[in-house]
Amino acid sequence: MKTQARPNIGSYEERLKGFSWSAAESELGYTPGADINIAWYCTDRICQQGKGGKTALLWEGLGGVEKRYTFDDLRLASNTIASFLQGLGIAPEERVCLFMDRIPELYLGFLGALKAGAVVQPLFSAFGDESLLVRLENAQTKAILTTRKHVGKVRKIREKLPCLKHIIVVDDDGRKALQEREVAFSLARSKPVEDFKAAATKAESPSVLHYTSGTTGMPKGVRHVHYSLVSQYLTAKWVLDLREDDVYWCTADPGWVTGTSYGIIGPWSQGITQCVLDVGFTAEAWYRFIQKRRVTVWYSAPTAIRALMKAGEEIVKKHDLSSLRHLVSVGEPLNAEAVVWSERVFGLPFHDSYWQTETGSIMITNFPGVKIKPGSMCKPFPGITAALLDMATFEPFHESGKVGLIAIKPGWPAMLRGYWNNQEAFEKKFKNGWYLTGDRATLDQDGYFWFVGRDDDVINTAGHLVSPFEVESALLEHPAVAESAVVSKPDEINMEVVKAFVTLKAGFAESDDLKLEIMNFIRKKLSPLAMPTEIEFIAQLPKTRSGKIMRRMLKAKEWGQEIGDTSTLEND
Ligand code: 6R9
Repeated sequence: MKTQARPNIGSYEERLKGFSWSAAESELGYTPGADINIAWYCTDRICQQGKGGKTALLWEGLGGVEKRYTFDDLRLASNTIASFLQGLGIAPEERVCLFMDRIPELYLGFLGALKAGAVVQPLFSAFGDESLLVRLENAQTKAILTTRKHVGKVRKIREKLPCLKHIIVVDDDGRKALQEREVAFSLARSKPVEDFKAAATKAESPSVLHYTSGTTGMPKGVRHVHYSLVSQYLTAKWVLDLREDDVYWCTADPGWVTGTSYGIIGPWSQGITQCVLDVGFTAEAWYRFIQKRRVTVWYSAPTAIRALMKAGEEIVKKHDLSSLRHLVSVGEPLNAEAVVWSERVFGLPFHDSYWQTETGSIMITNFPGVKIKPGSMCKPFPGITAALLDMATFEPFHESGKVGLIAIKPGWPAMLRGYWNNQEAFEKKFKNGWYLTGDRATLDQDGYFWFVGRDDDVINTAGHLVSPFEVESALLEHPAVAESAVVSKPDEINMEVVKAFVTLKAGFAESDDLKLEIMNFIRKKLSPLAMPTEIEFIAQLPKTRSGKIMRRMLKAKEWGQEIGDTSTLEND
């Protein structure tokens, strides 16, 4: 075990006493009622503190290409992008989508769009045209920033999106002929805008719109506001324990909330140097990056940790990882084995952190300095009231060992303010004055939370939530598919993967080629993450008497569990 300096949080118990978010507001120099613009806080304010020359972003892409940006570079680039967007006529609160790999423009575009007062909608560049279409349509997105590599997918759907007025190609080198509604933008070739007044957004002005998958219906747009900064700033400071001389690495893509709350806002609002690696995962590449960049704080996910465990210890020994001082994980249950393993090989345990797109910031976590019970998520962040509710009455209880619904008392700064254009779904998230996370857990005698599972059928594959409904809907569009049921199945590395049971239309014969064709169909339409890793042809799907597909039965079989009550089964 490495010896650690006193953590930023100091004593957890002390922090709980008399906690108030207003202390964080004061640290940020924010007074209620004043303007608050996340991008201004991440750039101009840090420069005003005399840290303009400090490295903000160390970026590395394929082939070892490197780029380095100071906080002053971030300020200028975000000014330039904001002024470009305003020049196009983007009005406050209009949606601007980011659709590109993890290149610097993604991070700079995020800040630029917020500075212009727009609502920023980051989407994974791996998304296929169908995934892109439903999200742009739902948000009535006005502009999209993308690259030559991905513009093809936008071109495929733009006819269906009259709302999408500007397709901004940020790496246009003048060689690719632009098409309808497309406009080229290049930071390198733009005149830097020295003075730009960040949009005068207020605490409740919308800021970031992340899409998340539910069990039923299309993905929901989670609407956050600029005031979320207060939660993200303080959790980055106390949970990630970020300090002035840290080199911080968040491995998440900004298409996922972790990549914005803690891959942009949390660290930069504190003036912390962070690094980004835009190459695919291999243990070798990751360890080499930590060694080269002298990474000190590392925020990653269980899937990656399991993959590293699989790669073994020899490869760890070949690298100098002595710079690491604090490790944190998010996205899925962190197995006890992973905590014990990391303690053994890195001399540091991974600290778990539990939260959601909807919560905007970390809710329950193993704080630095607080005893870790491997396999447990530990305790709520100060200022967060978390409880378990009885599954039938929705009343809080304290018995240890009993499974309940994880619920949070509304009112923390980063809480979602709604689902985009879906008030009904938003209201369903609240019961008896509690926000319902949709997850289940138990509590132990020390008040530690232990994650049990989700309360719905959403599949968590490698930390990404996949809606069975969305995959089933896409499957139905394949000419051979009559009906389908999509469930999770266990997987060593990704925890869960997508499995589809498919019945075929008359005239189509079962074959391995057809399976492959269907898999590819989903990969292209939705994303590689939503692609079923297995397709099983089945003559008939199990259904209830009311005609509902009994996914639970199919899932139980995959997980080797008891099938449970089948009294409503139609064909028993
Ligand atoms: C940040 C993020 C949220 C869902 C959440 C839960 C699962 C996240 C977890 C965890 C066990 C953890 N989840 N962190 N499960 N332990 N530490 O992941 O947001 O993509 O919205 O997913 O992920 O099921 O409800 P999001």
